[in-house]
Amino acid sequence: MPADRIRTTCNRDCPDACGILATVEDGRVVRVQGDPDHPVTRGFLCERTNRDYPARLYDPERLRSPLLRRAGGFVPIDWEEALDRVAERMLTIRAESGGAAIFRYRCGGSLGVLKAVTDAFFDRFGPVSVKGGDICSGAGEAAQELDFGAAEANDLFELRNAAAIVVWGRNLFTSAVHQIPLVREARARGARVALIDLVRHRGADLADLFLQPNPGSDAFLALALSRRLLDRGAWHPDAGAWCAGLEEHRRLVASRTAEDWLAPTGLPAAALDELAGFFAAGPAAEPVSILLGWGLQRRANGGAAVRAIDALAAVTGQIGVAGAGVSFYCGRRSAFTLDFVGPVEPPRRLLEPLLAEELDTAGDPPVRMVWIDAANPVAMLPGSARLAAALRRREFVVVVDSFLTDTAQCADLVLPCATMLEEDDLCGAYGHHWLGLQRAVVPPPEGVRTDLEIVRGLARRVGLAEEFDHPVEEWQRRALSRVAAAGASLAELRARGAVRNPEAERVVFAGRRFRTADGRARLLKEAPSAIPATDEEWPLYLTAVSTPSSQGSQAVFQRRPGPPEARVHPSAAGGLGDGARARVVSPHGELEVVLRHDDRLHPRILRMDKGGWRSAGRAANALIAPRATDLGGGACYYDERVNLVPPAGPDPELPV
Ligand SMILES: Nc1nc2c(c(=O)[nH]1)N[C@H]1C(S)=C(S)[C@@H](COP(=O)(O)OP(=O)(O)OC[C@H]3O[C@@H](n4cnc5c(=O)[nH]c(N)nc54)[C@H](O)[C@@H]3O)O[C@H]1N2
Ligand SMILES: Nc1nc2c(c(=O)[nH]1)N[C@H]1C(S)=C(S)[C@@H](COP(=O)(O)OP(=O)(O)OC[C@H]3O[C@@H](n4cnc5c(=O)[nH]c(N)nc54)[C@H](O)[C@@H]3O)O[C@H]1N2
Ligand code: SF4
Ligand SMILES: [Mo]
Repeated sequence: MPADRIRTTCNRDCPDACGILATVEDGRVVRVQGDPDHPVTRGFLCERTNRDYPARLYDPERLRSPLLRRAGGFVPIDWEEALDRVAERMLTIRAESGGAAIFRYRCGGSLGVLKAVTDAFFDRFGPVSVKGGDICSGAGEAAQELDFGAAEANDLFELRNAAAIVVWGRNLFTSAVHQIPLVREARARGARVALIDLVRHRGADLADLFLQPNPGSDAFLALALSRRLLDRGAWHPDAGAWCAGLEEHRRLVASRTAEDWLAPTGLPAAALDELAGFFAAGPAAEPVSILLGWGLQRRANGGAAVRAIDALAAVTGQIGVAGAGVSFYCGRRSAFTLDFVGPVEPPRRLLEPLLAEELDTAGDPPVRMVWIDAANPVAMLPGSARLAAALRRREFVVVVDSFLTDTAQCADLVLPCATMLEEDDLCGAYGHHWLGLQRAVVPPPEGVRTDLEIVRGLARRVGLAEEFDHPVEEWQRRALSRVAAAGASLAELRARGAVRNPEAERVVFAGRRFRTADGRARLLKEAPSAIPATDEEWPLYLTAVSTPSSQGSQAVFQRRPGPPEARVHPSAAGGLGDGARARVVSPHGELEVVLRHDDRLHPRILRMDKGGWRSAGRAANALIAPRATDLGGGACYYDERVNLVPPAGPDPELPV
């Protein structure tokens, strides 16, 4: 049988939105490879998609029928019955308690923009309660919106114009692989590169300078740097033209010496001087690009950290000119016309990082029903056990997923959905500005439906067919309606796979004109707070971050019984050997782990993989207390303090 190669786009929660060529043989996807014609991702996919994705489609544990909770277990039921039951519950609850009694939650299972049709459906049906804040990038986005009026980034290829690049807390090799060639290219041209991270990961090989500050101290590092540059006369002499509140910010920076600001970072003054060397003085200073990572803003002071870095770029003039800027997030949805969503003010927002408590305490009306799609919050939000319990206390929980995840295990009804290779959609990226067409390379298996089909089925049952019972192509055209005439039409995407967002600027805030009311940047005014300090009882910060081999909780190993691996610097192992069994204990729970020594880590962190399932004894999030960041309703994922202790009993696998 000849093989077909079909072009599509990866919709996983990742900055890259890679161009994919999927090979189909006998109606089955046998291989996915990078599309060499994609201008950014150029024929290369990461291991979690390249190696694992086809197997995900044919995984024997994949759900192929709706499942209804009955007598403590699940029984398969047909789709007609499943959708009838959901519609009936939704109508009853709305009639009795209003739309606010239904809570709808979506996270990063798919970045396909047509997932917004489900948002629109719940808006129109209710409106219902939705999440507030954003555990992923909430603090950083809110900070940049405050400072610059928008969280937007330069075109990725602007790195070619940078004389220096500061990778500030971003792990390119794990989370943004397609930025590596550009950083390499810049270096080959003579640009200097710095990496600021808690881990001397592979990204350090790309860097001339590596700084390993104390966890959660980036705001202080930025202020120390700013003070050093102020002392050297390296603030831009015209900064007042584009910065509002410059004098107040200057007073803040000048309120401590560079050494005093630096103290919480634990770094030597020589390191600060080296970093300061990246920022030369005056209007003719060479451009510095800051690639701002996500990790440093998932902290109690994460918003302040991003604001301090934004201010540093603003006062030195390192923004709004070619090759400079603080790039955090590309507006991945901005090209799309999603006018079918809202503007509807939801009756209530439940703060995402505190979801369990919010579900339990919301009153008038209480939350009776929960609908979750494209998310596994029990594994992925802090406070796993509490969230599982809060879900089980609801009257009716529906989870739409392809697997019986930790979250689906808390459902009353599970609806099996298609994967990204089985449905049509559109994608934007948050690491570059190309739009991609996502295609159903193969149809979903028998018994499985796409999210859009599920919404259409429900819409027919609740009197919203006219608005929602439309084919996918119609939604695609609608989403592209504004940019189609400028070259990003459906036909163009079908022909080329990826098209640059015609509205995206190459240099964001060009001419240092910001999207704030008066066009000027806003600068941090108050000293940042410190994150909770470690002490003898709780000596380490649990740092469960992305791992190259898993997208969130989706890799097979994440659901296999633990113990998971935990890594610490050898000096932090408390006498426990490399390979030993141990327990990680927090004030909120404990987890058995296999310990690994790793001298690349900051001695005050304990590194684990994010995404382990609670039901497999792997969930780092079971140890983390729900806490919100200072801005934007993010989650303080990496502030939880833990202790590493010997295992509870004798280890059966080791000689006692
Ligand atoms: N392989 C893989 N890639 C992914 C994902 C995945 O699950 N697996 N998830 C995706 C998601 S959801 C997102 S939002 C994106 C980006 O999400 P992340 O994968 O979280 O992105 P990074 O920006 O690399 O941020 C993590 C880095 O921040 C560092 N860090 C943590 N705390 C601090 C701190 O206080 N200071 C400093 N300087 N550094 C700190 C960590 O050591 C780590 O290197 O990645 C996506 N990419
Ligand atoms: N400890 C710790 N926890 C973290 C993080 C961390 O760094 N440390 N990072 C956080 C971040 S940045 C994020 S964004 C979140 C991610 O949190 P989630 O988005 O909840 O994480 P995933 O594990 O990717 O779960 C997505 C689920 O959606 C399903 N899915 C995939 N495609 C579709 C689809 O098209 N339709 C439907 N209905 N379902 C689909 C998948 O099977 C999967 O079960 O995790 C957060 N959790
Ligand atoms: S997960 Fe990210 S890097 Fe991997 S194939 Fe998808 S878009 Fe590309
Ligand atoms: Mo994320």
